[in-house]
Amino acid sequence: MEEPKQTSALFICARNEIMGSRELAPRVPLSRFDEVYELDGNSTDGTREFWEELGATSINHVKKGEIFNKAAETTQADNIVFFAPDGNENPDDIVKILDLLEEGYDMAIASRFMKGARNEEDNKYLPLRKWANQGFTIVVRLIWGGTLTDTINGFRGLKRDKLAQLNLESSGFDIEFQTSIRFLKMGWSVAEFPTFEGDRIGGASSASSIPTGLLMCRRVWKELWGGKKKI
Ligand SMILES: Nc1nc2c(ncn2[C@@H]2O[C@H](COP(=O)(O)OP(=O)(O)OP(=O)(O)O)[C@@H](O)[C@H]2O)c(=O)[nH]1
Ligand SMILES: [Mg+2]
Repeated sequence: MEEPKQTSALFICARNEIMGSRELAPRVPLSRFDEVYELDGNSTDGTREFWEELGATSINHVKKGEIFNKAAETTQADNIVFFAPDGNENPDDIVKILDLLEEGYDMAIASRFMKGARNEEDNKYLPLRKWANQGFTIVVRLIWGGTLTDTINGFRGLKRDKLAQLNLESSGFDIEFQTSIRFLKMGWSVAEFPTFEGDRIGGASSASSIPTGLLMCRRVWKELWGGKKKI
């Protein structure tokens, strides 16, 4: 008997990303998804209206840390893919993420640090954010095992039923990091593939390095002692 068709939802996460949205939208494979949403962080530059015109259902007032929980409660689709139209994420990789989920992986991450990948800071003399990212991933591997190379990138897809079980409490830029740790704790399957991270197209970064780094440290500490009870 034929397997029932899996359903998929795309979540575009943006706050004032009109320039990137305009440039990248033609390459976003909207027709591969049964549902398309834009989770918006109070954009004032027309980002919401732009995606709505393309057929997306826009949901406003969604803070960065609420994105994963919001997606899990918004859709009943089997597969959820997140995409940020800020220039960092290559829209051509969206289908790679979706294919891995359809193949059966519980989560698929576009890695900026695997062999063959490119990170935004690769041509910098002192790639501090890259080192910090890799440092946090080493800590995660030492504590929770696995072979992940990029525990922090938000460019990923997840099975909705798994995401809904995670009981995420994160409220900021550590949301993806927390999700990676919890997937490892649960022993769920995670696939990675190399991605080519682009430069920001417009707008402004809202992830400042030091507060984000401190948030990650706190996250490791909390997951080490209390996180398990939350699942
Ligand atoms: N819905 C929502 N989206 C947000 C919020 N803050 C940032 N974003 C979007 O989330 C996406 C991913 O952001 P990140 O790549 O993690 O952070 P960033 O601000 O782009 O920082 P850099 O990548 O370092 O430049 C981007 O498209 C942002 O516009 C927010 O509070 N709510
Ligand atoms: Mg970005």
